[in-house]
Amino acid sequence: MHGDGLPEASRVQQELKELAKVAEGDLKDAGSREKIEATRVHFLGKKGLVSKILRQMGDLPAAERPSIGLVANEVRDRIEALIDEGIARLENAQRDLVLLESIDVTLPGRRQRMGAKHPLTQTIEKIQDVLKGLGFDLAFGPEIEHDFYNFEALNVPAHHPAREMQDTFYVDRDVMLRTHTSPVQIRGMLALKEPPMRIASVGRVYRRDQDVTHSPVFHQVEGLFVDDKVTFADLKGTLASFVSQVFSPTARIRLRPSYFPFTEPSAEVDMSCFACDGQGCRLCKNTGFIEILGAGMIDPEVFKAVNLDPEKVSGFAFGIGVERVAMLKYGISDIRLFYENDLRFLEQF
Ligand code: 2U9
Repeated sequence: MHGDGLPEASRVQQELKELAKVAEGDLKDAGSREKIEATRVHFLGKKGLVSKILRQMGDLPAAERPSIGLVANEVRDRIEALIDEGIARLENAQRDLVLLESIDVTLPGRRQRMGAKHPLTQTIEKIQDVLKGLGFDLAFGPEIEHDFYNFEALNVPAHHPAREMQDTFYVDRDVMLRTHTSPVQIRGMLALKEPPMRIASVGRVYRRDQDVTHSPVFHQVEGLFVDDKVTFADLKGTLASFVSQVFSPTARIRLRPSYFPFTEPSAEVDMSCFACDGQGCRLCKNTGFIEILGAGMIDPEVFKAVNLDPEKVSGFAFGIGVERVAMLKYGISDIRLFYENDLRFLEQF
């Protein structure tokens, strides 16, 4: 027993722990490598304070030595860790100083060039927003389609010209790249089973066709509405609202009779020319109108293919080519500009 009443081992342990605290204080303020090294020698060196205490262990009973050894190791590890931290802190400060000296903070910053959405994306998003506002639900489907969904269910008979090899990219005899987004609506009607059905499809379609206004890959948007008493007047009202929202509030529409296998009656839809507002100009070839989409009442054969009774339901559908809309809206004369990713073109949108 020592004078303070503690057993000798506890007193030595206490001393060691206090050493660790003093070392911590010294190292926290150490502003140089020399100071840190001096502190290391002072505590952990051969003649250092920790070693000194450990040397006194020889005077203690053998049974008390292990517990002191344990604390001594802890204290040594703690001080070594503090030394490492101190060195790292100094090195970081040194590096910051070098950086500060080598970076000219007065230089003007380099302007980050802002990207923008592709004109086709902008056009698709605008059309989608308008269709959502009109009550349609957006739907998507596979780009590789089966003959049933792409042709058969849409009343495109086996020897219809649209099926010919020159129009369609075939993968197999019955499998092809979809030539329109209409199969999405076929799938949609089969899934929903019961009217009302308000489906808008958006996506890439593929056709063997290529010139300044046709690309083998292009984008289509289609709308379909099926309920128990849908009329041609509903179609006209929907298209008038669609065209005025996508193009201009003053745009008027005009319908001309047409033919599609999947609609009957069918119409080609023109809008009043936005360049001359119907007066006649170069853009509309002096007609005052520009063809913009196709539409019609869903053919009874299509309803039969999706297990709906054409005596009980009716509906309309329309389709529009996104590239054509964008070309008209932005005055672009070559469809290939959309796919070349030339910044001089894209930067204008
Ligand atoms: C179902 C039934 C009918 C969609 C329709 C058109 C008329 C049309 C063209 C516009 C320009 C294709 O991209 S384009 O070349 N589309 O003229 N599309 S009616 O009719 C449907 C769709 C789905 C089940």
